[in-house]
Amino acid sequence: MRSLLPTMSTKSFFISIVVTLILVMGAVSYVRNGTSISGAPGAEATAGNNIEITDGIQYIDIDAKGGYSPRKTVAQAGVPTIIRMNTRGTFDCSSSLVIPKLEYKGFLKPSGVTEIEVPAQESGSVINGLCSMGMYNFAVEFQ
Ligand SMILES: [Cu+2]
Repeated sequence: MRSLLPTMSTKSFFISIVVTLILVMGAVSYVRNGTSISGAPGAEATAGNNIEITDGIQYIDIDAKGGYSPRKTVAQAGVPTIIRMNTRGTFDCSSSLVIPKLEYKGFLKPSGVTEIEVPAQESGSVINGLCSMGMYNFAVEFQ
C-alpha cells in the first residue's frame, strides 16, 4: 500500500500537468485570436506593411534580389513618394532596374539602399518596375 502511494501521486501530478498545459494552450490561442481580431481594424488604412509615411513623405520598401519583393504594393495616392530599393548581396539582374513611367534606368548597388523619387500619383496610377531583361517585375498601385 505504501509503495502504491508515490505512484498515485506521480500519476495525479502528470494529470495536473496535462490539464495545466491544455489550459495554458487554450489561453494562449484565445489571446492570439483576440489580438488578431482586435488588431485588424487598427491596421494602417490600406497601406501595406512595406509602407510608411514620415513627415508627409511616403516611403515604399522593395527588396531586390533574385526578383523583387513584394511583387505588389498598394500605396496612397496624392503623397510625394520615395521608393527605397533594398539590396543585400544582389548580383543578379534585378539590380538593373527600369521604371518606364518614371523614365528611370539605373543600377542598384550590390548592397544598400537606392532611393527613387516618385511625384504624388493620382488614384489608380500603377508604377511598374522591372529588371532590364524584363524577367522580374514589381508593381505599385496608388489608391
Ligand atoms: Cu532580369
